Amino acid sequence: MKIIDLRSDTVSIPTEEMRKVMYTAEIGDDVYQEDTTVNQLEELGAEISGKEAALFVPTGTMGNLLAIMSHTQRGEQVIADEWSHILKFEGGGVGSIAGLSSKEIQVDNGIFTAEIIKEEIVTNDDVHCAQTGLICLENTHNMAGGIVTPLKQMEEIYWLSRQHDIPLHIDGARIFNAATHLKCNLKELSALSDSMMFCLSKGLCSPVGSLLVGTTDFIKTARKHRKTLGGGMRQAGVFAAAGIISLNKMSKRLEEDHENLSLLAEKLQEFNSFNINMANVQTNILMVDLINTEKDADTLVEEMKNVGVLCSAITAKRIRFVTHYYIKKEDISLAIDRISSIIN
Ligand code: TLP
Repeated sequence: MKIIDLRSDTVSIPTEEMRKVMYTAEIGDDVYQEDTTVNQLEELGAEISGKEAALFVPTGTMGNLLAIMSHTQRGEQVIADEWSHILKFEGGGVGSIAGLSSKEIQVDNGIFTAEIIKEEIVTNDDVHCAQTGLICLENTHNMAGGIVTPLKQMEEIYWLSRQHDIPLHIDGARIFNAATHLKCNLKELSALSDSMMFCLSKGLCSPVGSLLVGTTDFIKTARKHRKTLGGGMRQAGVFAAAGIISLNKMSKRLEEDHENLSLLAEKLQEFNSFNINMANVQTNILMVDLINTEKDADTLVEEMKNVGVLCSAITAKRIRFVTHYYIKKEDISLAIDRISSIIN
């Protein structure tokens, strides 16, 4: 039975073209900054994002943590939304490693506005309060179902951060999905931030790796922190070679994943047991709420697994589906047929 793996775009394996370039990549010791393929990837990342410099990191989690550590002083506070990957799914590194407290903003759909953030910024000298050291935005927003923060809202938040002189970091793990949806250039999005992290290993099919971009000074600090955290990767050009293909090629085909996800959402909403907010179906992540059924998400995920459709339980009544390069239109039809055999 063919397995249709919709758990995450992280499951996408390197393409054949990637494997070939990985084999022949020119490599060196990246801690000495002598890996020419890593250097090439970092230059490309800086160029396409319009930032001065870039740093290749093993994971998105490390990229976000390095940004947080490089922008802030211990004891400060980071503002992010309560469902952000940074606060929810990165092992509490904000507190345990960066030494910051967090202001978790509650928002309905993962998109927060300048108005909401304004209320939470602390810049006074009151000895009782932790000062705001950083604002973090997630675009696309994973737990809100891959929704995109519109440019206008990003602009407003960016200008608010300028007024208060607080750096703004974008967790852009899936920023190319956001750019594809907004039909804009990566530079337009990264211009509204001080730093941005984007993953090569999700919908872009690289086996490993993310890039952190920002000013030359910021990246210099982040490089130091990366070494401290054990992220100096030596002959990392083997991975960077795949990353170059991710940026030059795979980032340009994401519309197909979005179309497939839309199709999946349209079909799934015909089932009585599923409720979908179609306005949130924008990129490659779909959140489905269970209604009219006694079954919980774990049970249904297990039943779907038994018919060869993999997805993830997010809460007791919410399931996540993610499309990627290895999910084709015919896989969506096949998944729907299989799901209809176990659910009404
Ligand atoms: N997301 C993974 C899981 O960790 C939930 C997934 O399957 O979606 N920022 C965002 C918005 C992410 O979605 C992720 C990974 C990361 C950061 C971390 O990237 P990695 O896994 O490379 O550390």
